[in-house]
Amino acid sequence: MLFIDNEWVDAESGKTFETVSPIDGKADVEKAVAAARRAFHRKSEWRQLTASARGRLLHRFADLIERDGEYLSTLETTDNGMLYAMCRHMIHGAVSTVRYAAGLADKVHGDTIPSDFEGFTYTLRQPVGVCGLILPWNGPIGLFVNKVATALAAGCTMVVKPAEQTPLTALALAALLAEAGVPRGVVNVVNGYGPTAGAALTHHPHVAKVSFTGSLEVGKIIQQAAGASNLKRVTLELGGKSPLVICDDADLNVAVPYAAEGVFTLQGQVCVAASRLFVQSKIYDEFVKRAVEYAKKRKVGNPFTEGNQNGPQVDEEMMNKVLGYIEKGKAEGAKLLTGGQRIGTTGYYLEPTVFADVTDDMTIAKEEIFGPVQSILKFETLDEVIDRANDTNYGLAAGIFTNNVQTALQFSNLVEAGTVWVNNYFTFEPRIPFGGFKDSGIGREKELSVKGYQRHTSTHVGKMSCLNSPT
Ligand code: TXE
Repeated sequence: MLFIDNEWVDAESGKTFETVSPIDGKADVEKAVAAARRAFHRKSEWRQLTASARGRLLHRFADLIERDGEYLSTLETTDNGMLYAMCRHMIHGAVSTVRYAAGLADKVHGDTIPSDFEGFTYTLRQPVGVCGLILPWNGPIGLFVNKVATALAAGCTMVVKPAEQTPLTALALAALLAEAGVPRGVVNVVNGYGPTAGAALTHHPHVAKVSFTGSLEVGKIIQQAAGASNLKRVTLELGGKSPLVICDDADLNVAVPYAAEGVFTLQGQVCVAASRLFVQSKIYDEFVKRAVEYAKKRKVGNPFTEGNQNGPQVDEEMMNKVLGYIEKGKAEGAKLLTGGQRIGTTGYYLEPTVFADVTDDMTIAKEEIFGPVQSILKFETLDEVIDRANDTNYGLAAGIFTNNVQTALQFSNLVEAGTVWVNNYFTFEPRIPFGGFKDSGIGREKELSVKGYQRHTSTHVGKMSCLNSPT
């Protein structure tokens, strides 16, 4: 099922898939981009709306997400395996993000600039046009909202392609947008696979911008497609291998749980997962002991059951990928202290896993595992750990636990990461820009993304008499 021009339609190919939609996608992308293009015409209902009306519409959307929070959370848990309690939390986050975007809609200003000629100049921010928004499966509601709400605030129209593993909540949210009064064609959802539906969007000459969250490998393909087609703008939010540093003056009662939540939350399927945990030598043994105790106590099971802390991996392929990394960790000499196995034979549940004595050259310290695997490395000095933290092609997030403000500030300024948490990990706010350094991506989501969906027009205003009269 697709959602184009505010209507439910079948795929052109007539093909369907069980909970996901492996259709050809290309013909549907054509239809959806055409609808989005019509909705972007200068005389369309959408383009006639004022910025403050767009803001009101987004507030109505936020009200509807709140109304349907239980339903949306149930869909998300079923489709993705995310804990139901976490989905409810995500709904709060989604509502705040939409309300923040609603407030931004009429606050994106241009500049007035003095001119060396008679008159003045000004810049105007214009919506960039039809956007292609390509989503991954690990946080479908949150990522839909991050991209769609800010693109709407900017005045764009869009085609959303959810991940094939998790198509349900994007469809439900698109229906809520229609109910909120978003005109036909402004938000369309096309389900399908990446190399077909996704590629059709990224190559499309009428798509002006692509915002993508997913793997580094596909991020590179998308940037090439943008260059090979119409030089579309690209925002990429890719993977990470984020370092979390625990200094010997840190409070272990706080640092141990944060470090564990930093890598076990959502079964480790999080781009900012604290997947390289550097612990200073003086506290290393005690920290490792407590980290293992914490991981062993973690309750894994049905994500709908209250009290469970980890649910299943999203699918068999991803579970096997994680198990493959665990085997590599053992083979390369890391010390497996707990976990490492699948739980049961139905569902894709993994034991929370802790490796100690991990070294920088091991595969588990270099590649994104995307699973509940904590890798603990030892360090001696701050200077050394900054270099080691930066010795990766990624640069999405980082964290440090210390009671020394000097150490915290020095680390945050020198670590190459888009987000740095101090005595904290995993907090997100709508007002804070989010994105990466290096291979973790290009551009920022949240605060700055309204601007990312717009372009500048510079207008030079002269005196009519100068231009038209001979005197
Ligand atoms: O990602 P893909 P996958 C990382 C994580 C994970 C790995 C693979 O390490 O194990 O990536 O996950 C669409 N043109 N992250 O395979 O393939 C695809 O249909 C256009 C990190 O799920 O990148 C889906 O909608 N689109 C990450 C989306 O891209 C294409 C979140 C993501 O799929 C395409 C997810 C193409 N050629 C995975 N090929 C994060 N940053 O949080 C695929 N897609």
